[in-house]
Amino acid sequence: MIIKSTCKSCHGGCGVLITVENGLITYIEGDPDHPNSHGTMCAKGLASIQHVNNPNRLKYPLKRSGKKGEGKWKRISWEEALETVSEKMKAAIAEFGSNAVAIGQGTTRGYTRYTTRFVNSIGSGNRLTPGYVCFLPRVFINKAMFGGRLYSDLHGWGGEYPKTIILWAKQAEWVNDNGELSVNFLRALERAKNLIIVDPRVTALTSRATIWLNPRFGTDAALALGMLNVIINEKLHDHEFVNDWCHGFDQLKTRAKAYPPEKVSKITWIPERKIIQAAQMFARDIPGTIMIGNPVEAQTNATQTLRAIMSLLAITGNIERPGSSVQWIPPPTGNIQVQFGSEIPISAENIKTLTGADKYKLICSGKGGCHPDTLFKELKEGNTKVKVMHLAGSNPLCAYANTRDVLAGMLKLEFLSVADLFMSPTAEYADIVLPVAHWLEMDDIGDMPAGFVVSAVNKAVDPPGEAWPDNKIFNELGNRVAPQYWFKDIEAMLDYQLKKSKITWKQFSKQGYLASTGEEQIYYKHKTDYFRKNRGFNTNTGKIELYSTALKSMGYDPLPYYVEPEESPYSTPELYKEFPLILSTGGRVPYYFHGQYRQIPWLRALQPYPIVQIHPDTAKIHGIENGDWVWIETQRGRIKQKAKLFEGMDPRYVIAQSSWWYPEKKGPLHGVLESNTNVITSNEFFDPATGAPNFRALLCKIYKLGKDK
Ligand SMILES: Nc1nc2c(c(=O)[nH]1)N[C@H]1C(S)=C(S)[C@@H](COP(=O)(O)OP(=O)(O)OC[C@H]3O[C@@H](n4cnc5c(=O)[nH]c(N)nc54)[C@H](O)[C@@H]3O)O[C@H]1N2
Ligand SMILES: Nc1nc2c(c(=O)[nH]1)N[C@H]1C(S)=C(S)[C@@H](COP(=O)(O)OP(=O)(O)OC[C@H]3O[C@@H](n4cnc5c(=O)[nH]c(N)nc54)[C@H](O)[C@@H]3O)O[C@H]1N2
Ligand code: SF4
Ligand SMILES: [Mo]
Repeated sequence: MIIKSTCKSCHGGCGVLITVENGLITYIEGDPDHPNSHGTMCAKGLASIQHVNNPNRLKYPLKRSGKKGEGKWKRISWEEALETVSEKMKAAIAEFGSNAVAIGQGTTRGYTRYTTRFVNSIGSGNRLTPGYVCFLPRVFINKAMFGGRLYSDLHGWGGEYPKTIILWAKQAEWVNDNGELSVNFLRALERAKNLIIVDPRVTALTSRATIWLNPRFGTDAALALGMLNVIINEKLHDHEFVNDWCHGFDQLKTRAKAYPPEKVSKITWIPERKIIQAAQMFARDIPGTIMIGNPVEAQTNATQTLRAIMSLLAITGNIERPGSSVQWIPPPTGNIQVQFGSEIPISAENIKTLTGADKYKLICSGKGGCHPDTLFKELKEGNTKVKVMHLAGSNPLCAYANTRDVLAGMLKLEFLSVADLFMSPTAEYADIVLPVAHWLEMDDIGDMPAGFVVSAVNKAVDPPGEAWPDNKIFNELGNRVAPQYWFKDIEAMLDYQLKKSKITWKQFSKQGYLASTGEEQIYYKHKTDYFRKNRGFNTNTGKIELYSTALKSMGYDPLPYYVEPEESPYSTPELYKEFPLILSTGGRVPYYFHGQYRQIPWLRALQPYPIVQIHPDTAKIHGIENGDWVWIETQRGRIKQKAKLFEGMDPRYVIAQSSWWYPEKKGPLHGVLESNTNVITSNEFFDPATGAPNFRALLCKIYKLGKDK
């Protein structure tokens, strides 16, 4: 039997064909008919067979029977588990208000609609998500500047492909995030004249690049402002488009004056000539698009960096034309995340008082959740109203800055429940652990935040023991805590989500997907009534806001600027003497997904240990050889990873993999304090509008461990 489904082993959403024989999955392959993935899959998806059949999967609801983190558990029934979790929530809400319950999720994997609906249904503003360092800043700045979400027009639907593609801190050749799949990028790349890569190190695609710009980590805003300076000075901008559709060009022009290429070269360590060349190329060879990656969001100047990069698109007129950056048109189901996930309003009071709302106004405004770092710090210090936390698909001990503070905060919770497939280091500290079904074991709707396809996740096999899908867990909890918003069963809930497309879950499941087609893609939407009556963009001024009235009204600078990372050779020269290397944490690797999949033998065999990239010259100074274990130390502490000598970057850089823990090591920590980069990242400094910590530009020193360690 072959079952069509949608892979959820990351947030790509590839179409898959699953062969099931005698109740066992024997083969998984890409579905050639899927309109987005076209038959492609990656190593993680293909290794799902070993994921789903892993002997260490959680199988039954568990209740803590010893001290927190002692590893003593008692098997309980679902009834008892759900009653306990929902009673804890209700009691906290009754005594301290809805914001006393925090609902956490990890990066988007398919449950986002349920976590948001659940947290909204109980009226809490405290949704805990890594979104504030990942994707949401792009979306929210898009919204402030353009009135809606942009994506790169790579499909040739308007008869043109981009002539120039900028990959700005993005490994688009394989990261497949949010439904923007590599296969479509690679097809567009075959047709592109220019590829400009903005990345401090050599990547798989650098040899294909027309220009490689390698800024010092964390200096992207200066680079983008320098490129704006060149384009404006040389009058290469699209005069007509700027005149008709951009607000605040003169103010931006004045701001960009402060960033001549010579100065920008000193800041970024990129030769002046290359900055000028890249700016000229992007302005001249149109249409063009910029694909922006996560590293610019995981910085303490994220907001203004994104503002500067996106202004490049606007002043070159690379908006809404075929082959440029265009506004997202939801698939035929409509935006289910909005229609279902966030349709229930939260009270203004609870938005105003959610954790971080007083500071990080761009994200902590009701739609982006709370500020996780503030929450864990407040918990640690005992000055928060949050008493109860429920996590689904989230491993805060890996994901958030300063692991020790996160752990200290988590231990102060009155009650923690965790729904996961495995006993993660975070789950080890829970009061109740709920076993979750794998995507191969459940029925659901697969929607991707930037995708144009919604496809069916169809159950192929039964889950182990008593594991349940996330949608069922949330529906059951919902029915206990806020029944008016929840459903009689999963099928009713899925039907409800599809109501706009007038199709039932049963029909959809058979059909497999609903996709926007080329014909539905409208270009130049601002010249129609698409966004607002009588044309224009959906912003305060009806124009693209180079000068952002939205940011100004929140109290932020309406124009982009550059600021040095809080620890750097220039902002902290004394510290730089002791920690003379620039540390970046978190560049993705193809065979892991954050802290996941170290349990999968096929994937673990590809890279058994955490790897830190060190330049051979730097390694030599420290007596480090390829494969040596080394300490990486910051002001916060130290971790160890294995050295991989790598010439493709400045000798002053060190690049460490993030989210490492060792499932095979002893609990409760499973080595999460040994090699996980967040042990050495800081929770002291944040972007003023998004609250992002700095994962990508810190100072460190390195030295070798004793042999065999
Ligand atoms: N296999 C796999 N795929 C994944 C993930 C995974 O863990 N594994 N994670 C998913 C998630 S949640 C996300 S957010 C995306 C992230 O995917 P991307 O947005 O592509 O981010 P990264 O791969 O972290 O980094 C991209 C490139 O940016 C460079 N870079 C680092 N710091 C800077 C900087 O300061 N400036 C510039 N210009 N470049 C910099 C890095 O060297 C790297 O080559 O990937 C998604 N896809
Ligand atoms: N230093 C540093 N830190 C970072 C980053 C970085 O680059 N550097 N990147 C940040 C970014 S962009 C992100 S998105 C976050 C990622 O942060 P998370 O999404 O929290 O990271 P994961 O390690 O993938 O943890 C997910 C947990 O969910 C479980 N899980 C997987 N699928 C499901 C499911 O379907 N249902 C349920 N209930 N559980 C499931 C997994 O077993 C795992 O324990 O990390 C952030 N942290
Ligand atoms: S890219 Fe993501 S969705 Fe696609 S096969 Fe790989 S893990 Fe699955
Ligand atoms: Mo992410």
